[in-house]
Amino acid sequence: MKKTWWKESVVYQVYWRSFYDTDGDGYGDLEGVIQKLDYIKGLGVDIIWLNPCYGSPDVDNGYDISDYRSIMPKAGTMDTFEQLLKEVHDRGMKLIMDLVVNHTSNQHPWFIESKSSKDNPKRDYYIWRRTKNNWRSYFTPSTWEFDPKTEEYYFHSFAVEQPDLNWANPKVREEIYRMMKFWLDKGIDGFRMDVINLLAKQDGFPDSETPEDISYLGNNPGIHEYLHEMHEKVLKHYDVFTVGEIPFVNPEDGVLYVGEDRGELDTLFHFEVCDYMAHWDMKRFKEIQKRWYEGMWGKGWNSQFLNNHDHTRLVTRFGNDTVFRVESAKLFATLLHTLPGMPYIYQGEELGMTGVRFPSIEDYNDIAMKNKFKEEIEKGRDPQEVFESLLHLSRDNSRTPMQWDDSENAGFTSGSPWIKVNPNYTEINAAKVLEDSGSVYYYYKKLIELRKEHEVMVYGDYETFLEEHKQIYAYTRQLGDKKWLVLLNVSEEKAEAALPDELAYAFKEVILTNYPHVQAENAKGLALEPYHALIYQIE
Ligand code: TEU
Repeated sequence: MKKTWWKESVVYQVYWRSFYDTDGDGYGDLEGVIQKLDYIKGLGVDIIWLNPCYGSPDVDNGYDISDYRSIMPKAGTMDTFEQLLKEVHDRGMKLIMDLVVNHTSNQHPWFIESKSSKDNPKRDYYIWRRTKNNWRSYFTPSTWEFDPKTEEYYFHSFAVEQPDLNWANPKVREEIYRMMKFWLDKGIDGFRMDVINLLAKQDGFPDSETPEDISYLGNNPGIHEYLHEMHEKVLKHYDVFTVGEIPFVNPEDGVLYVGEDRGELDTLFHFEVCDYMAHWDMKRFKEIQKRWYEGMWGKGWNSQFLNNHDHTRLVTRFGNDTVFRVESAKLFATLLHTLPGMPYIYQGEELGMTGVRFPSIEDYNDIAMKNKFKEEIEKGRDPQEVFESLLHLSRDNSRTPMQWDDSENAGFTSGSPWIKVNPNYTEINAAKVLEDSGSVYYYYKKLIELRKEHEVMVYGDYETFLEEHKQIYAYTRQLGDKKWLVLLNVSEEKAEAALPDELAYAFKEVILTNYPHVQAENAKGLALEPYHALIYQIE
């Protein structure tokens, strides 16, 4: 398998609007990212993924772009961006930007022109039809919005304010390729590509028999031709890294996007866990990992994440964010950094930050949640019941401000934060964590150091054991004569198991654990504490 710098890298995601505010407007900004770069560097991460900061009316927090070649004032200026890029490179890290080209904002000049008349030269920069079908969008009951002026519908996979670009139009593709080169020529190191498998649409937009299953939005004929053309016309001319956000994909299709011989993307995020597992399901998680390992290993590279700006914080969703918050944060860190694939750290994950639960819909900002709330109460459902049903998976749960210290607003802003700070910031904050050598932060730092010292974490073959065990996840990674055993008790109860002889008598040393070492060497039986994680060197 080809060894590359990005396969050996760890990515840190900066949701800048919630990271650090330096001008007191209540939003984080790029200057704030600059001022906290030493904190990020201190973890040992290699790549920073910066969420969109381009010109935008901000209906979907920057994922509705109205000017691809500018920086939105909330975030700062182009000079600040260029300073940030320089400072990231000066520290030996790389910066990838979010590429959002499935759709633009409805305030983008292209759409304003396209919408103005049926014979405008930019009309078919977007998708217009006289009739609509029965498809849902991610954020609305229909993917079609009627324009009374031209008496046609336009297509949107997300919000009404996010019209989809028409990728079948070569002029659109050329516009995007020119924009990509604008940023790559500035020296950025690649892109995280937003829902990049949605670019191609089904011919004729046929009705769906199951409109609630919106997978008709993705993986349509033509998508690989578009991505290969993007690779040939843009990406292959730069030494860059690309990760595709690819919902609705299985491993066999995944290889088509990131196969090393495909000339498309380098790696991908799939959503089999985060879009379909509301809570931890060990059986399902083990099955997903097995299928993706068998489907991709040796052909294409996978990515591992369990939270981001769209998905609630992992200790709240999958672990325990009260009694065993620190142990479960460290356990999931061990999982993400020892499974096959690139680990992604979402800002605050390294502090063991928890998902928020605000008391009222007015406290929430996310257009997805607000649209869904409105849609459901318009059906006559009880507002409080609808609100409570949306709480667990609201995207705002992970978008609350980074908790820097125990001062007002967690040291995030001197102004009024755009979204409330999680009230537990007095207990969970960077200042406190950095003073505690046993904190989650230093555990992440150690995992990242291990990754740099031991290629087995990156390139080692993966083999599972105790497959039927409901609490314990056990697997080895082997590269040449180096073999590690990972033992994880993903539960808040003690767990016991009998290890197969090939493992039980092979323990050499404990590489890392999140408890004072309690497991006797060469033990036939395993006795693990709640959320106990162990990495052993064996052989
Ligand atoms: O998210 C794509 C998307 O909506 C799903 O893949 C995601 O898992 C879902 O929202 C979870 O509920 C991307 C961006 O990450 C998201 O912030 C944007 O809102 C969206 O695209 C539209 O650009």
